[in-house]
Amino acid sequence: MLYGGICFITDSRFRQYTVEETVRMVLDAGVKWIQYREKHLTRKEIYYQAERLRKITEEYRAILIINDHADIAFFVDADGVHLGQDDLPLNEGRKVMGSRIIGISTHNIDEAKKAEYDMADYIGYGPIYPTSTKEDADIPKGISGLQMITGTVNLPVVAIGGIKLESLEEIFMAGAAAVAVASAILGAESPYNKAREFVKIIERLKNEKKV
Ligand code: 3NM
Repeated sequence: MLYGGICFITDSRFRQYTVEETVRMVLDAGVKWIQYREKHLTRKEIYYQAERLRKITEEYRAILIINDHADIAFFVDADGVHLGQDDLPLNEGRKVMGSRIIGISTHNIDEAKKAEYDMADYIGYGPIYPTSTKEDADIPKGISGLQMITGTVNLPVVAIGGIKLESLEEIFMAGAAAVAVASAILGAESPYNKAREFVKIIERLKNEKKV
């Protein structure tokens, strides 16, 4: 299991609470891994918000990963960066990040194998189910797609895309090391309660040795 088995992904388009408020709720619920992902803000806005999230995540001793921007991840002293297929190549990102964490988004076996060859620390793979959070998301890969990746690539695989509480068991049984979740938590009436339910189910699956 990777970093507690669940990564919360921010998205300020959900306006019920601020990003900082939701991150605190999710951390209070026991999540230990935050990915700061904002596609609609300027780099300056991203930098300042990432800096604030670094302070909050530090209080909770939680991992902070910055989506897309290795330089910002470095400057705010984040634990790592998550790179998409259209971002910096991994070996260039490595020059900025050194031994910090680099995760790579992958959508097929070739991308996953390349990330392994380039020595990513983990890969994201998805979307597993339909999602409207990512605007240009691929067609859903389902559990069979996930199994193919976990069975082929020797890296922790983080399942992403449309993940809900009900999906957790089949996802971990398919060999995922963690899940990455945005809308199921952000769209909930209480992000705290929903995140808590995710954490509890993952703990139960771990005790049952399904993770
Ligand atoms: N990446 P939700 S799917 C950020 O397939 C992201 O690489 C994906 O949000 C991929 O939990 C996705 O709301 C959206 O579906 C995740």
